[in-house]
Amino acid sequence: MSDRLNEDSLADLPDGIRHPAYDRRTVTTGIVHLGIGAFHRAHQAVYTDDVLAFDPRWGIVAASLRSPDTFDALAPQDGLYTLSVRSQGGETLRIIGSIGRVIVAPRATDDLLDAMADPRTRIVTLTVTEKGYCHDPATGTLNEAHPDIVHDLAYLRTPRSAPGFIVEALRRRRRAGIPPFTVLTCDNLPSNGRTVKRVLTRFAELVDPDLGRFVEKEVSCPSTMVDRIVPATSDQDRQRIGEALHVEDAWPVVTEPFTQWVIEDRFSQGRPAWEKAGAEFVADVEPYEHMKLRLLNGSHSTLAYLGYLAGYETVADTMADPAFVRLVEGLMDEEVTPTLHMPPGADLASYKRALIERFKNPALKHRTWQIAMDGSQKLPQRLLGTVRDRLRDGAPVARLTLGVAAWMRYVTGIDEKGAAIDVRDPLAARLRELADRAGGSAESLANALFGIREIFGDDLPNDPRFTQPVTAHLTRLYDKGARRTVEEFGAE
Ligand code: CS2
Repeated sequence: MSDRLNEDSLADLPDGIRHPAYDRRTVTTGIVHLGIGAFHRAHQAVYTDDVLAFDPRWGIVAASLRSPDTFDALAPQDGLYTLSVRSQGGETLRIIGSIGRVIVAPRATDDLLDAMADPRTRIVTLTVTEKGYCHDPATGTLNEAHPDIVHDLAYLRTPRSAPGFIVEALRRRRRAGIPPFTVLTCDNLPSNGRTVKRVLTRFAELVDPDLGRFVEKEVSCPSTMVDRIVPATSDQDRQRIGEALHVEDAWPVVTEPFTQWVIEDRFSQGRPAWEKAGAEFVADVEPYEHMKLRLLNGSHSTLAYLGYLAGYETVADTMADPAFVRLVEGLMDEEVTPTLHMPPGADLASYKRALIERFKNPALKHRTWQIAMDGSQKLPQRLLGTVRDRLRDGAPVARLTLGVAAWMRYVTGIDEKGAAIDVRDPLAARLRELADRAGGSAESLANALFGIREIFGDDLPNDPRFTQPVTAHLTRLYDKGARRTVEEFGAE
């Protein structure tokens, strides 16, 4: 018996561990996925694994656009990996088989483009994170000065970026008379389908105006709302899961019981019956997206910056502090909920109650540091859109602006004890420079950061109803620290 999870070891797994009941040799590739992170493997790949049980046309070829790590882990495992679902009630393990092959784009560029241009590929899905779209987060348009975009426009045959790969593959298909695939983004961007369409159309137009018109008219980009909390896998996870399987899995993924996928039903070349696996197909995703991005992700980022500064390692640790629970409940109820248009049939009160429980799940070690990453790309859709809607209604934004101020304090790169913070963000160097120049003055720092228009646009920096509370909170964060600021906030 093999000591590694793979096709050979499947038959010897302990009882009770579900694994693919379908014959993986009969599966053909219908989907190419860009960005094979833990989220994809705990979300879309699981829905697709369910579908493959009755329809073998939708196997996944998954690519990582940068690092070979996932390839190195999954290639010796025939693409198989464990999905661990954890809650206070315990852990269930299941082996997922929907990923037939992994490609590392930088070292197999043609291989990936061939898979994307193959007529059997009918959908290209993406989880490349917010920054992977190479767009300007405040306006949602292509950042034409982005180094990867500059590169890809000059060398389109050997792209680096997700937009570059997609446009080059579409160009090849068009030349060969193969209809375009549907582009299905599964990232937490606002109006994600429309955003990816705008970015791709502009990119294609810069390659050739005719190709731009083709992308605009012929390529379908449905919007989606995706939801499942998937913290980075730790070594303890690997060890625990290996012991339970009696074989090693180099890269299992660990997640919560909750999962949701809402998709606009606009697929030009057909699609898997994901609804049989629990996905919801709707005409308009926007109400679901607002509900999720503003309530879940808005709270998550607020908890991440404040929790990290207060010294809490995980979201669950942060939520064990009643002052933070009060803050998030207030944020959701008082400041976010009034901005939402409810999805049909949604029960907002129970949705919010469930969110609080999900954040508290002690079985998930979701690090505040992980969520704090890439704030420059996340703030606009998580907090600032809500701020704009509130200001338009003349309504207060006290809690929303506390999250923004905590982000400002965080990106200085120095924590409350004077230790360094490993700030990961495409703008990290610029943020650090602005913070250094502000020299510890809350007001100078806030003013300098308001000047980043990719984040704040042209309107918010000129609106004192926004800038004043942010600056006041930031002053408090410097003076009293995050823990006390949050505690006193509730008591005011
Ligand atoms: C998190 C999300 O890392 C983050 O920024 O807020 O990944 C979050 O866990 C998911 O969107 C939940 O669906």
